[in-house]
Amino acid sequence: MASYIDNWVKEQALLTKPDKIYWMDGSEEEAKKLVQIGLTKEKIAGNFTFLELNGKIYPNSYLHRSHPTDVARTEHLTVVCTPKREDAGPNNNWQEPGEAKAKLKNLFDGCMKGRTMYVIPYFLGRSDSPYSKPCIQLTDSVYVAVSMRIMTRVGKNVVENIGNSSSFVRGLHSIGDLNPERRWIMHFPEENLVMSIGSGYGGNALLGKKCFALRIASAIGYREGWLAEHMIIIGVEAPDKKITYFLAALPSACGKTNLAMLDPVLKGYKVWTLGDDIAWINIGKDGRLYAINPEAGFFGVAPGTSYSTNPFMMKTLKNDKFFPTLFTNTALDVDTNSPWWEGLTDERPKNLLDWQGQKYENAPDKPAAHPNSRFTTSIYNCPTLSKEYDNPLGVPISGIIFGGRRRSTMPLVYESRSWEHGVFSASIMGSETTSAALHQVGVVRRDPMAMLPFCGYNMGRYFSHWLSFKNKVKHLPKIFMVNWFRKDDSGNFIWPGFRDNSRVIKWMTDRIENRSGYEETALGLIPKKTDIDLSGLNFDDAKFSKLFEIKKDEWEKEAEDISKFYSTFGETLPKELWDQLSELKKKLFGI
Ligand code: GTP
Ligand code: SPV
Ligand code: MN
Repeated sequence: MASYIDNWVKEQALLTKPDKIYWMDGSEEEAKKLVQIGLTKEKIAGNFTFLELNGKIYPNSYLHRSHPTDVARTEHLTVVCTPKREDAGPNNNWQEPGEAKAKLKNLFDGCMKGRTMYVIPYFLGRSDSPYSKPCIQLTDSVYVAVSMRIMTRVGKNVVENIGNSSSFVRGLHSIGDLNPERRWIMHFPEENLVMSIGSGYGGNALLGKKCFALRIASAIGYREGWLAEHMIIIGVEAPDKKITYFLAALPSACGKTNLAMLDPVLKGYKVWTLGDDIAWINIGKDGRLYAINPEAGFFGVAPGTSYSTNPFMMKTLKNDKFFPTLFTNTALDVDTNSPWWEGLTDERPKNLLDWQGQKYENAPDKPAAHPNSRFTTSIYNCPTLSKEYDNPLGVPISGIIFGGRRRSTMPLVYESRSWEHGVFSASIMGSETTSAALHQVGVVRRDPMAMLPFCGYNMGRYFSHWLSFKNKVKHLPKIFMVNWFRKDDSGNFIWPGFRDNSRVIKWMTDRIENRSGYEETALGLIPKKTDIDLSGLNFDDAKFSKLFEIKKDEWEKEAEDISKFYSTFGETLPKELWDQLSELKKKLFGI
């Protein structure tokens, strides 16, 4: 009898009508073969899918130029399909599943004619982890197939593991005709199914990432009692060699990858990397929170990455232990045949092609690399990879960091007074939008827990789910809020950021160990200037207080915006959060 996988793949092939079906085994040989197809056969927007780069500078690496309209996630075309609108919540676009499927079936009908369908069996998490999930993605893009091999654990063992079971996450993907008019990223959380058409870009097309590991997994986690979060996982080693594990949630393009590979400026400190984007968080046997990274690679923002901002990522990109590394929509330095992006070097190479392959003419508002250009590389290439990365049970978490990108309003750091207060603080997070998604950049929007675009169910219930851990977890982690991005009156960042963020992390580990001071504010606990190691930095008292300034007029606007956002959830928003908001207003305005 044919298995559920065979039947499902057959059904999708009948619909999409590919010329060939190829089952991936995840081997190195296969990756070479697929890259070769991208170099010589398959074309995207008129160019071959891959262009070989200079292996002496970046070994085993390839440049991919996507369709010019397909360069970032498209949140307006991303939909959660549940029978009841309320189950998707006001945080998601919604369509009734039957209607959604009828529309999609028309678009998928025959869309793979003349193409190969790649069947990608993969695990999110290690196969021997109690927290991992087997998945099957189908795609007609060799770029997606190679990317998935870097980002997840692809292998034949997945098919064996699923066997005759019907319990695996299903993803059907086609680049379609790449026309944004016929582009949809549709989720069916009740069926563990994603159908995505019309885009070959990252989070729209590598379905293991935001679609499964966050939207579908968050819905599964709600049902099963765990959390799927847009968070990095790091181990912070102090001079006494003790390692404290943190999670950190920052919205897209707001500093997660950089924090995940932090090279501390403080002597004796080290950061060990376990994940740079997604964490699955479970309650362990000892009652503590444990996190695993379901992914196996980095899909990181290129602009701003350099030997001074993120030296370990530069080393990762030049490490050829695990093959291959992809660059997407970066510029190309013609003289060296190597990728280039704004911020990589102080001086721009003379002979540059822009991200679309055109000769680059310098213009102030026109960067050579796309602002959301990215690299894709195996986590095993990372020199700071934690020994615990491959622990199937994950690592025990002592601190959770949340933070947005705010030029004003939010202090550099504060600690919450309790679990409820921490959940509240994370729920009122706002952040300036970035070029990781196609929308206006730089406008503040509410982005609770950095999950607004990624929570696969009603966020009101998500907040209750977070609150419920208070009574289920022993040794609850401390919750901290950060903002690396506050600006002065001339528009310059006040805080140096990047490697200097280790100063803030040190204060957090000291707070966890109960060995550093703090001061009470309306928002939470902040460090006094003497509580934080600022050695070697030129910070006088005035500049330091600027980082923590709470301005009444800014907070009046902020509180109003939060109230409006909360109201959209109606009855599903937990009452505790409204109470917390009232208490904050009392502290801020005395009313
Ligand atoms: P996604 O992959 O989209 O989820 O993004 P991310 O959160 O991993 O962001 P990433 O670390 O790639 O950083 C995004 C941008 O912010 C890059 O251009 C960085 O150079 C910049 N950045 C990161 N950390 C800091 C910081 O501490 N200060 C400042 N000013 N910029 C930063
Ligand atoms: C993000 O946008 O948060 C990313 C990149 O990590 S993508 O995979 O495209 O979602
Ligand atoms: Mn992300």
